[in-house]
Amino acid sequence: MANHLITGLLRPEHPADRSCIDLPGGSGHSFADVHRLSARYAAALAALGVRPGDRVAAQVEKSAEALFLYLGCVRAGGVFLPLNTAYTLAEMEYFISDARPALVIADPARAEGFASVAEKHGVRHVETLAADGSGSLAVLAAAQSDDSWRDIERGPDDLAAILYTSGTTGRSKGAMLTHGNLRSNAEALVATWRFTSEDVLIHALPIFHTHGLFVATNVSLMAGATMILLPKFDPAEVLALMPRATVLMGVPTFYTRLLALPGLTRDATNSMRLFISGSAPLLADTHREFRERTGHAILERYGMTETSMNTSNPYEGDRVAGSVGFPLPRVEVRVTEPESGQALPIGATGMLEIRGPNVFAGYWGMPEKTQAEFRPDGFFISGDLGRIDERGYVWILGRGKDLVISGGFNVYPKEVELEIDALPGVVESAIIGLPHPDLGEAVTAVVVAGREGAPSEAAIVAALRMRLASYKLPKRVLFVDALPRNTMAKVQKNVLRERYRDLYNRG
Ligand code: MLC
Ligand code: AMP
Repeated sequence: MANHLITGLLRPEHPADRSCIDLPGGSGHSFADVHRLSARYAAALAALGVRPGDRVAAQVEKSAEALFLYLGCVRAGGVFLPLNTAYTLAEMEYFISDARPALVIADPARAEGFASVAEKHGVRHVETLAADGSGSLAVLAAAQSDDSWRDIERGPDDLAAILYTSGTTGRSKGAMLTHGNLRSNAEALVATWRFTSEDVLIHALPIFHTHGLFVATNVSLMAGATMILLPKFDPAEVLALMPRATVLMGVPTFYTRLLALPGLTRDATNSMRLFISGSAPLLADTHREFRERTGHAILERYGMTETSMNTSNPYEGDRVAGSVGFPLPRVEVRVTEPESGQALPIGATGMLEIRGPNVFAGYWGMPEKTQAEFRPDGFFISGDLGRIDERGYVWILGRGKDLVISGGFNVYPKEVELEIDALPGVVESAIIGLPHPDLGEAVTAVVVAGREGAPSEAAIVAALRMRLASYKLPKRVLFVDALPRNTMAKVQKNVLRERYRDLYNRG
């Protein structure tokens, strides 16, 4: 038995001297470098005592070294646990206490804060890795020998990663992803999107989520393609890179921001063969406008942390605006009546359920929650509402789960509501997502103040900033006398969403 995921990603047939990672300054790393340097990170982790199955938590900026760390962790048999760089220390403490990692890797600027949290939760080591690739872990990796490392054997059912996804109860759940989940999904995407070693991917997504880490990175590695690794999305920079690239993967906000550039033309996108969008709904208008300006039909796909990618519009054939396309090879998608799980006929709207080698192994330490989200026949209940049309295209029509997707980041209202409700002067609150021209949906707070009066909008946001990652902060706070409720006393968020529908779109 070999290391199942790594043998799929770092293939001997990739030309050793071809560039695997191009960096903006003109430097980069060949495939031979990535083999060699990720082996050093694997050896460094083993030297720190990481054993097969140990969790390695990383809250680090995007860099080539962060990818060596990811690959090194998997090569050492570890379970990689990447965390959003926006998380506050208070948020990080929860993940550390829940996942009990053997090792935490943090940006040097934050390492000190981690020390006490790590000690409290029995983490053996805190190491550092900075955006420029320096740090204590990099020093340790540089001291390892090049060729003595042997990958730890791991099979398809062994864990490769845990990705936290916020929960409707406000408590995040760690989705356990196996070697088989990640490898099978990368294989399906390489085939569906026709990736080859000739491709050059513009990689402008963060690498702590499924989209940037597993879709973008794994697909590019598996195909032997080159990725231009950008620290973040800058539309002008991305446009300038298009003449030497072939593929862009992004969230819808990437495309609306690109459309705002007059330089986005047919000529500028001439060498590109594919634009992919996902993580949030792409407006049909954006699809149409992009096609008019560039001649390219954006290919929209649908995925989740728990399942990686489920469906994709076709590479050849109609890329239908507003639809997320067909189930990927080996992935089954069905529509059911949400309560009973009864399968519904073609065209009917219901719960989207997923089964296949892509579907995760369960939530870390939460067997009951895991069981509650699967049907007895193994289908995962996605929480997304949709339908499948006569041609087999899947359409997402809404969410059964209370969730806001802002610029591709998920925000679970409950988590923010609990923080607002705890503030002095607040009786209760409701967090809703409202249509937003840039972010798709904007997190918005509707607050009921106490008799003595609530804190101001600015004071509420400032208080939340101490506790929550900044993308979760409300873009606006609205004050009301009472929240609308139904006869069951449940807050009617649909009424609020309707009432404030045009808040951000008033021009
Ligand atoms: C940043 N900010 C956001 C935000 N991103 N606020 C709301 N929603 C967002 N998405 C806030 C910051 O906290 C900061 O606030 C201010 O905006 C400016 O920060 P920035 O870093 O300069 O923002 P910017 O570079 O403009 O980022 C926007 C973005 C980025 C859209 C480029 O959010 C992004 O890369 N999104 C991709 C998310 C992603 O990869 N999702 C995949 C999940 S996987 P302040 O107050 O501090 O100034 C998944 C499954 C699947 O969903 O199917 O793929
Ligand atoms: P996450 O929990 O971050 O993995 O987010 C997954 C959720 O993002 C899915 O359950 C969907 O609600 C949403 N999503 C992903 N891709 C799309 C898409 N193409 N269209 C609409 N929603 C999407």
